Formats: sequence, structure tokens, C-alpha cells
Amino acid sequence: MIEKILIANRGEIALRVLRACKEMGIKTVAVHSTADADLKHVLLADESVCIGPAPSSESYLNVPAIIAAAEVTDAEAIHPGYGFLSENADFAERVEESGFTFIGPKADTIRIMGDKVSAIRAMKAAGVPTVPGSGGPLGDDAEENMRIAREIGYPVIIKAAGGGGGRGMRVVHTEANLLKSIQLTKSEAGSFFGNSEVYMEKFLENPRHIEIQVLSDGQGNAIHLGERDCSMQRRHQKVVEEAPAPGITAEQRAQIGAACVNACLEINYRGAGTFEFLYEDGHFYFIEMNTRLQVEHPVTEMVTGIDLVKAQIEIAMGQPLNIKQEDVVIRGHAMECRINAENPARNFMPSPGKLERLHLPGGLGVRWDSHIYTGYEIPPHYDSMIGKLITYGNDRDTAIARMDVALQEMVIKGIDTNIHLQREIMNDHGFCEGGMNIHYLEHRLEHLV
Ligand code: MV4
Repeated sequence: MIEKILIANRGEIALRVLRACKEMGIKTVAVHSTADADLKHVLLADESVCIGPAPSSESYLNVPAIIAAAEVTDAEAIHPGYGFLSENADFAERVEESGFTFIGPKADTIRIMGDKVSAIRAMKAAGVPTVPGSGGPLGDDAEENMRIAREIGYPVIIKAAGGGGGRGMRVVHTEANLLKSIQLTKSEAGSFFGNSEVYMEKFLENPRHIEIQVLSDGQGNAIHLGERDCSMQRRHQKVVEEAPAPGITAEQRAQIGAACVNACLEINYRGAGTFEFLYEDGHFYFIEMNTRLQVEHPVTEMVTGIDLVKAQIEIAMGQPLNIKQEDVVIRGHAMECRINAENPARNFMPSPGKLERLHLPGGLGVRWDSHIYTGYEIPPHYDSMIGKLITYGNDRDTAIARMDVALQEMVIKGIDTNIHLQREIMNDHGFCEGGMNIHYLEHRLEHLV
């Protein structure tokens, strides 16, 4: 049993974790920066500890301060949320070495998935479909690299092994640019990630981003919870996510899901995880695995009825997974709009400040995951996402209609938000059709704002 959990995060996800802990009868410790003493989850936690000044590097990324906070409060486990230290293998290792439970995979697993070359290698070995590519790091042999690219076929993409989430990549359209692109990506990777290793893949021109949610207990039991479509993005920031993905059949879901489950068993994965795929012309291509809870986890919760944070905690307690694959039923459709403190008309400039007035939506099939309240001041130091509006319905059109009504109802005064932009997306012809690719939103934004 775990009786007390330290939440090593802030904002809406810290509140999400706190709610799950309270529901399970687990005591909570909030840790916060000096700028965050009035966060909603800090006020609701059983205990709170200030771990440093406003900059994340000195607070939410301050490993010794977080471990010390767990020690002084006698917490038994640490939930990292997403971002910050959630995919830092050294942190997970330090947590376990200090005698606490890390609510997530083993440090070695995080390390393998953090290196994209070793992640792809592990997945390929487990039978997960990958993008045609070099299958390993590129060497210094120019002829060999040209041969690999020719075999894959142009265009190709050069990616940093230490990258991910859109950082450290370069598309190459012709052989004339290949060698210098490899060199440039290598030297950038060396300075950004401290790892100059790069690999090559076929560049898919118009894919969708579809990801599979898994739960695995590290004791021989694993399930998948279907997929999410996260193709609506701007500059690698997801804007709208949904489950299930439009047009994906039950057969496709079962097939790719089974491959992910098999991979979890093969690597003895522990915890919640996400397999990221590019999807083009009816085929899935694995690109990365995320070893954390994700921002968009609620859409999966809505269509499966499974509480992912509760499942994470149960797995961390050593409980065998008590849900069988045949018990997982995808029912209805869920949509999530990220609500950001930003001005879409001013190049999405962040808009921190005091929330003067707040009217929040509700009704059947409406969920609002957010830490904001009237009078709360959004600090300028962190991510601009201030909440997630999630709607659910029997079908996709109903989820979209409910989202549109909920967005109309929502009033946030005192700062700029992307609420109006989200309404435009909910009323966009292509979006309503469904199945748009990863470039669609950026193209539409040239007209929308
Ligand atoms: C790709 C790709 C096309 N072909 N890989 C960007 C984020 C990182 N996770 C992987 N990314 C991409 N990898 C191949 N072989 C296109 C992207 C990509 C992208 C992927 C998912 C969501 C949004 C994206 C936006 C631009 C590029």
C-alpha cells in the first residue's frame, strides 16, 4: 500500500493527480515554487512544501529539493505528472535509490525510450511496425549514408537520437543536400542534447498523428486502451485531441493495439505508456514511445471509462492489472480542446495575468480539467495551457456540438485565450469531416486568425 504521494508537478495535472489520490484515500504532498503558493492543488493538498524560486530549473526540475520534500513529509511515492522530470531516467533512478516509489516505468525503460534509436530498435524487435529507415545511428561513411538514403527513397528525414517531440530534425529532398544535412543535424544534436547520434527515416509527407494508450503492470499483464488522434497541432503543440481516431476500424485498432501490448510484454513495461505512430495510406509507423501520463489522457478515459491515474497508482503499488483486454470497450467519442493563456492574433504570444471573471461550462458530457479560479493570477514562468475542455457524446458530431456550446458558454476575463480559435476549429469544414493530417491546422491558421 502507498499511503502518501508527493506530486512533483504543477497546474492542472497536479490537480488531476491530487483528485485521484483523494478518491483512493491516499494523502497528498504538493511541492511548489515561490510563484505557485496559491495553486489550487497546493491549497487542497494535505501538506505542501516550497521547493525553490519561480524558474522551473530551480524548482520543478530541482531533484535534490524534491527528494528532500519527500523525506521530510514521509511520502512513499512520487508522481511526476507530464513534462518536467516525468521522462528523466536519472530522476526516476534517484527516487528509487532514495527509497521512494517512482510512479512510472523503471529508469532503464525510460532511458531506452529516451534514446529514439534504441526505442525504435526495441519496438522493431517486438514486431511493432516502424518507418522504413536506417535502423540504427548513421556513421561517417558518406557513400554508405548515400546508399541508405537511396534505398529508403527521397525525401528522407534526419532525426537526433536524443531528440523527440519535433526537436532536432531535418528533411532532405535530394542527394545533393544529404551529407551536409546529416552534418548539421549531428552538430545541432550534440549541442542541444549532448548526443550527436542521428538516424534516417523515410519522410512521410502527409501523415496523421495517432497514438495508442497502454497499461502494463510489469508482471506479465498488459492491455491497450485504443487510440487518440492528435493531428491538430501547431509547431509541435497539440491543440485538439480526440478518441477514437476518425476512420480507424475495430480491426485496425485490434491489430496495432495487439502489437503494442506484445511490445509491453516483451520489454516488461511497467505503468501507463503511449506508442506514437504516424498513420498514412492505411498504415501505422511507430516513431516514439512516451513513458508518462499524457496531457490528452482524458479522451481515452472518457471512451473507456478507465481512470488512468488510478491505474498508474495501482500498478506502482504492485497490484496486478485487474482489467482484461476483452473488458476494454471503446464507446462513444471524446474531444479535448486545450485552453491556453495566449493571443492567437498576436502570434500566440503568452498572456499571463489575473483572472478577473470566470464562467465555466457544464452539462451532459462536459468535463473541465483545470486549476484556475476567479482571482487566480497566471504566472508568466510556465506553460500557457490553463485548462482542458473535454466533451463526450455517443458520436463524433455530438462531441463536437457539445464542445462548441461549452466554448460559447466559457468566459475568461483578464487575459487573452484561444477559446475563440477553438470555436472556429469546431466549426471548420475539414475538421468536422475528420481525419485531417498533421499539416492541416497550420494551413487553416493562415486564414482563421
Ligand atoms: C516524422 C514526420 C514525417 N516522417 N517522421 C515531429 C515530432 C516528432 N515526434 C516526429 N515528427 C515527425 N516525424 C517521418 N519519418 C513528420 C513529423 C512531424 C509531426 C509529427 C507528429 C505531429 C506533428 C508533426 C508536425 C511536423 C512534423
